[in-house]
Amino acid sequence: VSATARSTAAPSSGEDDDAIVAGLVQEAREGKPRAVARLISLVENGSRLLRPVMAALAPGSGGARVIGLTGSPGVGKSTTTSALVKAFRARGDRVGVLAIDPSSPFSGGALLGDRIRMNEHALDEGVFIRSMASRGHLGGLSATTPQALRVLDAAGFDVVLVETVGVGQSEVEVAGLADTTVVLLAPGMGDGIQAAKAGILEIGDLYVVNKADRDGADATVRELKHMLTLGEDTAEDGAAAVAPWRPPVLTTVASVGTGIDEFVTDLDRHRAWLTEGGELGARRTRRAAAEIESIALATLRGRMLDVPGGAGRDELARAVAAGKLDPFSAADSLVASLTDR
Ligand SMILES: Nc1nc2c(ncn2[C@@H]2O[C@H](COP(=O)(O)OP(=O)(O)OP(=O)(O)O)[C@@H](O)[C@H]2O)c(=O)[nH]1
Ligand SMILES: [Mg+2]
Repeated sequence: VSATARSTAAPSSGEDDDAIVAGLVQEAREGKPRAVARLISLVENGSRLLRPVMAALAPGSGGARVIGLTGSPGVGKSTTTSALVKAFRARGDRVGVLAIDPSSPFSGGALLGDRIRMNEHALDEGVFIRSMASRGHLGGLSATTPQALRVLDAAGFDVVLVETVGVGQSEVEVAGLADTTVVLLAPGMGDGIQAAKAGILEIGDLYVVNKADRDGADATVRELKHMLTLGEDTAEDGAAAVAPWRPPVLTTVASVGTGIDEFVTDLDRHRAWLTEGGELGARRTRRAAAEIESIALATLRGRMLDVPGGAGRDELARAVAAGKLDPFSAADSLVASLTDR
């Protein structure tokens, strides 16, 4: 089937699409894992159903608390995530997990490892675990992660854990997605200078030094606390309704569950702080703004290449390269043709 044939066939399937979307959303809301999985696949594949799906999911969303976990490869993110799943399940919460795999666009070794570590939750209907490839976002979060989060939120998960490997920008990206961002370190890997360089001292709401059964954990905690104090805002705002949040530094041995209860207590404390001071709403609004902007930019970028009448980006580029036009005039002309439509 040619592309033309497919695209001309598309409009007639509108009613079917609506029925499919309504059915899937209904089943996802009932907590059916297969429907949730299919919705996330639609999101990942940029299906033409993406728009109707997002429109159907929008009402009644916002109930899930999103917790992002980031840290260098091998610090114990998946082990910690699994321990958190267990703790939240013990309270009766339904838990969704998104593991963002930066290693390849296909299911690679990292995913296999995650599956094994999360195995203990495989038969639990109250747990949904999904790995996503990071597709083109260099080492970072998948461009579709915000939409996958919307699916899990609408499906009624109480807690959504997002695991992402910290390589470059991805720590900062996960901080933009989550209500609460947890930075994981391990002894030896997390010396202060490294942490400062990676920019993680700005993004963590909680710091967890995992593998506390290893030598050097105390030194890592000390150094981290010191670095965090240096970065603290010393000007106390007496008028603020709630005291500023000071990120705690915790220790865990995730592989045996040590320190997980205290970790969950601090996650709850942060949650309460977010709600009391209005920061939760502010963070979610910022998140939505970034999401809207990125969708809008993708739309505009597509239109730049395809300007009716011929003066698209590439035609203008040839004119600029040939010295017939300056780049500012070219950009003005491009922007005008985009916004006229
Ligand atoms: N000694 C010790 N080992 C741990 C601890 N937590 C995790 N590990 C081990 O560390 C290794 C890596 O753990 P993962 O949970 O896969 O780490 P990760 O950060 O998810 O790794 P990537 O996703 O590949 O970046 C595994 O062999 C775990 O069993 C801990 O507290 N102490
Ligand atoms: Mg992992």
